[in-house]
Amino acid sequence: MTTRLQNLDGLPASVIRPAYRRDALTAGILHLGPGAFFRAHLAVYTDDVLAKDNRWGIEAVSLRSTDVVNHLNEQNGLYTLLTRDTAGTTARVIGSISKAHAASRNPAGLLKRLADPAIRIVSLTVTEKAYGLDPRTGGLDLAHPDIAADLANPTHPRGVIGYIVAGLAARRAQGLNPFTPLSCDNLPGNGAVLKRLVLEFADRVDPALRRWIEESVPFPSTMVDRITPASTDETYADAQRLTGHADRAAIETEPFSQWVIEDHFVDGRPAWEEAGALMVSDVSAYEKMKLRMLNGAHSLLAYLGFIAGHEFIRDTMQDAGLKSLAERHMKAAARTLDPLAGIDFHDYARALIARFENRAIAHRTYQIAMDGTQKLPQRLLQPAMEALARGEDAETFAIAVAGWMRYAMGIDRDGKPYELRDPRAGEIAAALGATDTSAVSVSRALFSLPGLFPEALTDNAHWTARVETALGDLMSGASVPAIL
Ligand code: CS2
Repeated sequence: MTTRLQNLDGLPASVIRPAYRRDALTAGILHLGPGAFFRAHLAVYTDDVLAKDNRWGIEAVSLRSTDVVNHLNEQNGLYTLLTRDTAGTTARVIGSISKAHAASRNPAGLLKRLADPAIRIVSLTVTEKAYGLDPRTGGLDLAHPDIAADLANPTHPRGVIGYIVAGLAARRAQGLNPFTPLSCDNLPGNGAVLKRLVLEFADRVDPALRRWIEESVPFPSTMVDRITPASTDETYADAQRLTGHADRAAIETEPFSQWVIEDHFVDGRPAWEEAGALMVSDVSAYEKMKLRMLNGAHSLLAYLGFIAGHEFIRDTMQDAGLKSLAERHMKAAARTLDPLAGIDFHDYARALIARFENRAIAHRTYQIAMDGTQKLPQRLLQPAMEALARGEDAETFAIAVAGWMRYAMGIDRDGKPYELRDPRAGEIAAALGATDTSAVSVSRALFSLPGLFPEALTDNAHWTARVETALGDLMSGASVPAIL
């Protein structure tokens, strides 16, 4: 019987492994959201630098699920990172996670860890929807279930903002240094967003706490990038084949990786720059580039690709119409950006297309299509607005939005229903249920979802008409070139 990956004994020589003693690690980072992306990114950058300073081990926390936590703990925190490209797959065992916690099993335990002065960074990959951000105001959404629950009971939180505020409150009460909250989610100004939400929440709990946080806690923003599909049985099988051990926490990713971080930390940080991270004073230009060019094109391809029956992003790149649409979209998105020293947006776009084409990466269009209401604003709607204001081409944005609308109808081209997987799925279904299925009615119903589409877009009759025609084309099963 194959043994489980639990230590580094017996690994084949080809498998890269931690270059430090794991039993001497102490935890300096508490990470919320132990999903595949974190295990392919922050945990790997940290693994690269632990030989130099072993006080930056990571304790990984899941606020909701228990599966990943169980798998990691069964494996003493070890897992296999598979890097795939057309030349083959390589395996590396990552050791930076010392322990995993399920907050739902022991909320008091998490509060205790947040108050431990050895923890100097609390990093986050919790996805857009976990923040409780109201897109209309850029501030706290008081109707968000976690925010509402945690404001009613701030000493027993369950959500991200509630836990961070409770942790900082405990530090202040004990006269300790704060930790640095480090957002690694795909939101523009992710640190600034997190700061605003934390301050607004803290203000409602205790204005003096708010002032202390405002004066003493830095909230660096980051740009993160590595295409990391959800693990599948093939991931686990390949990990076992390459390491000789069964591994239920294995993940797979692409060779490319990028991390740009604002260098404001209250109590130190790992030397991530030695693992290739770029430390800067302002990350916003990088974030905008990545969100609008990579993620915007990803969403466009996910919706149009899913509707056209393409299972993976790599398949959409075999569809000449979709590929050229993505290229045109990247150009249009690049025109909304300010120049960025040292980066040629044409080269960046070319590199993105090559990454999307990677035949070894099976990234599901359905996975990227998830949570559209949370992703559209920063990926497509804000840049569309800016393109229109500059009198530039916003047509591919309209087509992408039409793709989302067609997807939001929840039935594929063979009439088979699928789950939307969006926190506003109920509202969307209700809005669509109350109308007929013509492109005019569907687009109007979705344009009217409160707070999603900015008025500058819905007031632009030319642009909304473009969305409507593209939606009509998609509803009648048009192929992409027919839309263009
Ligand atoms: C994707 C991203 O799922 C999605 O919405 O667009 O997860 C994307 O793969 C990463 O941001 C790449 O860094």
